[in-house]
Amino acid sequence: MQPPVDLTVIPAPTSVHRAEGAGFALARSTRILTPPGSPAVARVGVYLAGLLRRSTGYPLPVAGAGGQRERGGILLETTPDGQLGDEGYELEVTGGAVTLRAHRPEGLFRGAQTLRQLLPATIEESTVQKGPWRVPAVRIVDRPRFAWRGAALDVARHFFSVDEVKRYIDLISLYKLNVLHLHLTDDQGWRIAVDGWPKLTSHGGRTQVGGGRGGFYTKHDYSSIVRYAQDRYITVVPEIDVPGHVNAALSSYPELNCDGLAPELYTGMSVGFTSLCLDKPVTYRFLDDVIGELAALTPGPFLHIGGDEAKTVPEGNYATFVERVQRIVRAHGKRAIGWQETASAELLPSSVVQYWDIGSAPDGVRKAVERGTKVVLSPASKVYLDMKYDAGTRLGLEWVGHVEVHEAYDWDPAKLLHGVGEADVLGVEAQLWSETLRSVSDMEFMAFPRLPGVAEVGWSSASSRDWDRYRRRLAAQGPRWSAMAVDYHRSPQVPWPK
Ligand code: TNX
Repeated sequence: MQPPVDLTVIPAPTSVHRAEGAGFALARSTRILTPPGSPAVARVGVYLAGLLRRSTGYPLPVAGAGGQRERGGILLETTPDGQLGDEGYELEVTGGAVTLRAHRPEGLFRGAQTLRQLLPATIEESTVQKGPWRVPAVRIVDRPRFAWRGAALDVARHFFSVDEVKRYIDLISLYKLNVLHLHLTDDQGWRIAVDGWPKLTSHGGRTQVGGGRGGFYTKHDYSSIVRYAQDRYITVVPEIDVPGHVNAALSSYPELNCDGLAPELYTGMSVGFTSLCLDKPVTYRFLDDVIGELAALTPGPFLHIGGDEAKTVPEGNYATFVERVQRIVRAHGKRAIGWQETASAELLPSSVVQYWDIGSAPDGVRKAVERGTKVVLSPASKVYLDMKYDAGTRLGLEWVGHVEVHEAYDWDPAKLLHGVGEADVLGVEAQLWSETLRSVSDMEFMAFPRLPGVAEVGWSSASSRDWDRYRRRLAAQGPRWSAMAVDYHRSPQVPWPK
């Protein structure tokens, strides 16, 4: 069902009913009430209060709901009813109260994003604004179509600081994404500290595309990103890209190279020219250390092993390598996810394949699916947020062509690949490769307004999606981004308010 056009929520909820009356007005006296004895729900309440205090200037205290049900204010409740799943929620707005109900605190967090979007755009300002702060009278029941709704950020080609990554986490959480895939290593830089291999970062993290200063995350930095994401019910999936894309590692530890020589650090934008030495035992000691340390720092169930564009590795050796790395990942208690090339190996049933390369035949992906492997879809022609919007876009690449807002939105994950249906698709993920992106505003300009479209592809049912209505809902996000100082592309496909 399409939400009424005056409700501009993205992703479109499963069902929306407008109710009689003027709705709920946030006021200086409004309280946020949470059930006693549930610290996780209280934390969602505190998060919501934090969002709403900045622009309203109201105190919005978060308190335990009293014994006999208090009626007014914003009520967060959990229900034993499992119908809504982990992320689903019900939101009911009347003149007297906003009631948000979910089976899990995670669902309350997703529902809080809906509530946020039902308020005027000025709610996103960081200084106190004039109200009124009215929420329309509605009843919404909502739950996601796919379990994995991801955003990938490449911190290897250009490095982004902890605070910059947290900013991206805040932005993706507004659209109910639940996975942050961090591309931590590539030819141009190694961005995560590994105790046993300190030169990976002290040397391999020293530069980036174009020769800037680069950077890397200490373990403490990485954990602070993970925690920040966790507080927003976002799972971090770290990627160590092997066996290709490893120039920074080879330059730091030449014994990982078959010729034993250290290449110079690399600051260009080519791909596919390096590989770990697949025949040396040291390679597997290295991988076991790196994967082991990263697994210990990562609460989420997945580690991404890359596997893309290993153009200098002989085919037979490649599959054996992937199988071995998968076993290392499993030995450290995690599930492996790899780019679609890894589908040429015998994958474990717990492994996941990520589709991206629309130019190569998806036979391998199909075979993997037949053996029970699940797929995350990142078709470059739809969700590569690093592609230029059009020929005039000042940032980005164009190897797959141009990707405007319409392309990023108008596709169905269950119909993308013949032989890969709804049940085979774990979800979707939008990729932000950073060869040409140097700052947060560069990131934002490429992610917005395409990212919310990918979020809706992953969350909303196929029947609730329609391009023409979507672009009108999207237009209403413009003032929100302005309020948040988010840089975005004024796509001519979207009727932005004047
Ligand atoms: C392909 S997608 C790559 C990346 C590049 C990207 C640029 C994938 C698995 N590999 O290494 O950054 O294209 O668009």
